[in-house]
Amino acid sequence: MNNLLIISEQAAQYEKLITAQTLPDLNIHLAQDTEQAKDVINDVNIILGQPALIAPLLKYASKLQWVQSTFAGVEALCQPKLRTDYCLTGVKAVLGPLMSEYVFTYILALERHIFTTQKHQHNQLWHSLPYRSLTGLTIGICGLGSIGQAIAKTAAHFQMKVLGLSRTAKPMQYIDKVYSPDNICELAQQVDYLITVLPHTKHTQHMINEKVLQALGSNGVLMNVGRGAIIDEQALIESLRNKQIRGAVLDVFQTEPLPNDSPFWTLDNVLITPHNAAVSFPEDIYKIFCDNYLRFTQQQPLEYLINFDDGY
Ligand code: OXD
Repeated sequence: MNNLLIISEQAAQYEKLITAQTLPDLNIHLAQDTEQAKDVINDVNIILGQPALIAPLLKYASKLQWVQSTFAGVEALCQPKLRTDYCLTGVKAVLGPLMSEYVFTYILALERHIFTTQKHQHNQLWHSLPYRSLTGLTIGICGLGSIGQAIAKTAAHFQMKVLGLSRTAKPMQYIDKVYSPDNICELAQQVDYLITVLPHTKHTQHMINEKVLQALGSNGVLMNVGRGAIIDEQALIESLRNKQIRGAVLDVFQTEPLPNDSPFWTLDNVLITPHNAAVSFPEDIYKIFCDNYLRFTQQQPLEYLINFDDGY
């Protein structure tokens, strides 16, 4: 018999969806937070849930074999001192379309001046602002996993020029040219929109720094839907204040929720969202869990295995 702990703010929803599948040999325990989980953690061999809620439980989970993350970002479970003697699987493929919708919501809103036009409407002003077509604009996507590839596909649909950045710099479908991290400034200086979808790892910490922002220049917009730590926030605040870049769209921050005294709140060239560009819908994620559970019970390799050293 397998003992599964579901630890998530949406634990009850996950339980309902998984129970309906009548998976073989499975007992389910629920917890909404780490304290609740401590009662059962000693018995469980599988955990499904949010990485930051799971990390403090690892040391108590003496029978642990497999963790299925409900989030794409698994950095909380890839910290140097944490154990790695179990299989960690992530969620790929499902978050790409949502992330892509977010990115293009903001690109189109900015290019079509939605926010200014709405102000005009409030003032009963009939005033046509000049705008550009996305055709011919250039987007740079840092991070070419399933999410980055989904954004690239949508960008190609709009006939944008698509540049990408990945550790291997391997050519990819929908991407005109792929750069390696060493050449990030060369990429940044060509783009109208620089999108970062990167996970937080030792290689990506502060990858977007003063030099990259300078290369992006006053026509460029930075959009971060990866992790806050990828950006040197002090350098970004300076470059936004001095209008060295056109603006930023930020869904993730070094400290979340964004503190009340953060300068980001008051800058007029920033659009802020509360880390919700692509939320994990249980209706999507439970399917990954169920498929992997059947593999687990049949001793087949699990899908979307995370490499603890790489952090993704
Ligand atoms: C995720 C997130 O990692 O929502 O999935 O940030």
